[in-house]
Parts: sequence; C-alpha cells; structure tokens
Amino acid sequence: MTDKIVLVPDIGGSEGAEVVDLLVEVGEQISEEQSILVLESDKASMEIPSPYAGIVKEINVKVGDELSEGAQVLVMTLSGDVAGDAADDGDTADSAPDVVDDASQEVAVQETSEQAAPAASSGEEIVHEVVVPDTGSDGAMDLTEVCVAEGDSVEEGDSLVVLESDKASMEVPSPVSGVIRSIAVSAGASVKDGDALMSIKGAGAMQAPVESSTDKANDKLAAPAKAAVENSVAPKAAAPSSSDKHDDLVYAGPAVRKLAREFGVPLAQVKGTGPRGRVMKEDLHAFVSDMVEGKAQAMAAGSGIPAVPAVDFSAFGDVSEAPLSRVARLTAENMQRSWLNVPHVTQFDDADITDMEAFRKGLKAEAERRGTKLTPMAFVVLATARVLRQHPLFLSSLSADGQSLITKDYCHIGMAVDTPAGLVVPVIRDADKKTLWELAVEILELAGKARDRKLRPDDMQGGCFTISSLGSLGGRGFTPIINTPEVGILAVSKASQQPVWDGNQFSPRNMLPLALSYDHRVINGGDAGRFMTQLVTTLGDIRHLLL
Ligand code: CAO
Repeated sequence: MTDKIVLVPDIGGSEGAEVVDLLVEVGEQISEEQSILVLESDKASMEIPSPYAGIVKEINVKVGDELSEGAQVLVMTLSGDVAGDAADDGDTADSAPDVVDDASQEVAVQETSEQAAPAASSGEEIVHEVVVPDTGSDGAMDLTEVCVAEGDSVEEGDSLVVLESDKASMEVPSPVSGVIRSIAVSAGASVKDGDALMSIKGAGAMQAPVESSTDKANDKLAAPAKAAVENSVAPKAAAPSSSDKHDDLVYAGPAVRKLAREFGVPLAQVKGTGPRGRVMKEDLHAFVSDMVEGKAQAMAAGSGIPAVPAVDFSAFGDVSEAPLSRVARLTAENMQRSWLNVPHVTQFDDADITDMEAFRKGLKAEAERRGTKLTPMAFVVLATARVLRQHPLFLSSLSADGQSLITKDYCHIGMAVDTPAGLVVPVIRDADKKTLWELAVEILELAGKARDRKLRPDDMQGGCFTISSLGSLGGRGFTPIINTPEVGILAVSKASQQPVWDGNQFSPRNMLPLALSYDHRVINGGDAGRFMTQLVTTLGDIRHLLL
C-alpha cells in the first residue's frame, strides 16, 4: 500500500480558484479519473479528477478555500493494483516510503499510465490529446459538427470539428495524421479554448497550437480538468427546483452567472435545460427574449412593436424547417438591433472610375506576377481609408449610454464577405497605412479564410467602418445596415458604362454606384455629403491618393 498526495493540477492559469464542492469523503474508495472536487475561478468551473484509484485517507481542503496550482488537496492510499502499475511505470515514489510530496511525480503517474515510453521515442506511435486551439475567443463556442468518428484515419490538416463563435464558424484541423482513438465531444456541445476534443493515435510530435501528451506532463492532467469545465460546477448539488431558490443555489457556470448579472436576470427564475437542470447560456437567452417578447406584447396597444403573427405555412403546401446557423442567428440579431436602435440615413452617389479601371486593368499582369488579384475593392478600401482619416467622425462610436463620443485613432475597416455559412465581416487593420498591393493581398486572403471558415474571432473585431461590396454580383444599389456601434457603412454596387454629360456632349463613363448609410445621431447630412464627395473625387482621380 502506498500513500499519495493529490495536488491541484494546472488549471489554466487560474489563481485562487474557490472550492465550491467536495465530491469525495474520507474512507471512500474512488477510481482513477473520478472527480474529487469542483473549483470555480472567475473564468470557469472545473471538476478535478483523481489521478489514481484508491481510498481517500485524508482531505486537506474545505468548501470555500481558495486554491492555486500545486496546492495539496488530499492524501490517498493507492489500491494494490494501482500502486503496482505505478511502480511498473517507473514511478520512483513507490519505492520510497509512504507519502509523495512532489507535484511532478503526481503528474508523472498520469502521464506514464499509457504513453510515457512512446513519448521518449520520436519514431513510435503516440496518443495526441487534441484540444480547442487558441481561437482568440473569450467565451464559449458552439461545436456544430464532429467531422470524424472513432476509428477513422485522418491526415494532418483534415477537419476534426466545426466551431461557431459569436462571430464566425471555423474548422479545427488535425495537427497530425493518425487514427481517431476517442472523441470527448459531440455536436451541440459548448466548448472553450483549451477544452479537450479527442485523442489521435499517430506518429511524431504535434505542432502548436494543439497540445501533445508528450509535450508537457502537466497538460495531461490539465486536459481532463479543462474538459470538465462545461459539464461541471456542482455535481453533488441537487438541481434546484423550487421557484424560491436563491441564485447561489442555482446550478450554473460562472460565464452564465456573469451574463445573468449583466442582463440583471435573477438566475433562480431561469429554467435550466442542461444536465441535472444546469442553467445554460441558451436558457438565459431564451428567458431574456421571452421577457422582451412578453413586454412587447404587453405594450402592443401602446408604443411597443407589434409581434409578427405566427402563420401555419403548412396549411398552404409542403414545408420544411431547419434551424438557423449560429452565424445566421447572430447576424439577424445584429441587423435587427441596429435597425431598431439607429436612425439610418443613406446617401447615394456614383464615382467615375473610368481612369481607375484603365489603371487597374493595366496592372493585371503585375498582379498575376505577384500571385494576387487586383479588384476594384482594393481601390475602394484604400480611398475610403484615406477619406476616413480626414473625416474622423466616421471613425467614432457613441458610448453605450449615448452620452459621449469615442473617436478612434486607428482605421480598421470591416469587409462584408458572403459565405455559405452566412455573412461575416473580417477586419483589415490599419487600412490607411497599407499600399494597394498589400490591401489586394489581404482582401483575397480574408475572403478566402472567411469562405474556408478559417477566420478567428479576433480577425473580426475592432472594425471602425464597414464596406459591403456586391459589385461582382450586379444591382444598381442597396441601402446597407450599419454594423453598430460603428456609425457608417459603404455599399458598393456593380460599375457600368453610363452616358455622362461633360458640358458639351454625353460620353460613356464607367460609373461605380456607392451608398453611404450613417448614424444620424452622430453624423449629419453635411458631414456625409462632404465625406461622399471626397470619396467620389478620390476614386474619380486616384492621383488624390498621392496627396
Ligand atoms: N463593379 C464591377 N465589377 C466588379 C466590382 C464592381 N463594383 N467589384 C468586383 N468586380 C469584379 C471583379 O473585378 C472581379 O472580376 P475579374 O475577375 O474579372 O477581375 C469579379 O467582380 C469578382 O470579384 P470578387 O467578388 O472575387 O472580389 P472583390 O474584391 O470585388 O470582393 C468580397 C471581395 C469579399 C467583398 C466579395 O467577394 C463578397 O463576398 N461580396 C459580398 C458582400 C456581401 O454579401 N454584402 C452584403 C452584405 S448585407 O447582406
């Protein structure tokens, strides 16, 4: 019989995580991987699994304690088998008397239980633990699709799962070639950066950002803790059912609690649909939208917006119904929010791009030589960026309370991209500081990434102004909806030859229709008129870009 100290593993940099539940008792026989306690930090709740099978000899923490990585949790007497296994695996602690007090040895047992030997030899097959890579997203993402099954062979780069964040949908590629050994997630799950996805048996070391079991011993232990985040919190706490329960007793994770506080929603009133009645983010959203809808209906006779009545379409013929993708749902929400909150005005003009087009076409061979494509969009982005710099009001946003104006000293331009998964808006950073060629390359790259679902959430953040071009599709013009809290958006339609009066006669000119929607709380018609005139002038004579 061997005693082992169990320590808090790597919990993703969370300092001072609070013990919210103890899941084992002294004298209890527990198995390896069984959850022993629940820690809650300001970022997440996580169940900490036992690295051993054995009997709990002593518990050194209590609910309410704040623990960090390496803190002692409990002492276990290993069952004979496990102690033997550990010894077989080369755990030197087992030849030493009784207590092990070194965190690295704790982790080593976890590590060696399966793959310590292959970890040392580069040519052999090893098991890679694949986690959600660093997506740049702060919050949870929907896992909408698992593209592989256990036993499947995958090549490095094959898509493993599809994630949808608030901003985009993206695929997680396999970092190695191998065979899927186990899958820890299923479609519909909610995941965060670092959460365990699956393990792949393959050869060689794995590339960042996916973690390899051979890379860091600590991560082997950290992964299950991270994987437990979304399905944890207080497994032993009974799901509260009475309507008078207190928020603290509600079964919910910290992200949901934070959101509830932001919404001002008493969590106790929200019906949880997660495992054991856990309140999920979706439950909170549903609660809030029900409240809003209820209020709207209550106000229907007054100033509220009447709800669109439900129609039974099947009464008129065959129908089918499919849920909207997350990107589509969020786009719908954003559009509606902007449409209802922002007084939009749209101003139209045409830019004479005859000379610009002649210049652009003359650069076609050069573009090919550079391995890129020069479309009118690069000129429009460049000209708009320069004009924006001279009209900083268009780079501003109203503060959330509407009482002040925030002007940004940078010029990041969002570009609407039409993708099969929905409308996404990647951002070209510092567009005013880039050359035409740099913009051409970036436009092509961002549009490609958007369509291949390779954009990261931070590729879509920080925009000051948006350009939406339907120039390749046709149409004489459209009125774009502002991407709030931005205050302006430019719509670009298809250029065409138009007869233009030059003072003496009509001449055929290549005219590019533009439409500028602006937030009339911030921008007045005069500001918009000056902005548009300068943009049209710049595109009409691109020598202005030299000034
Ligand atoms: N007038 C005439 N032709 C145009 C044009 C315009 N305004 N804009 C582009 N074209 C031409 C291009 O020159 C290119 O032709 P060639 O191959 O012969 O050179 C062709 O149309 C295709 O262009 P593209 O679409 O591949 O590239 P782009 O740089 O013009 O646009 C992007 C990139 C990402 C803006 C665009 O592909 C896209 O997704 N647009 C949709 C945006 C959208 O959905 N907006 C609506 C939002 S609100 O629902």
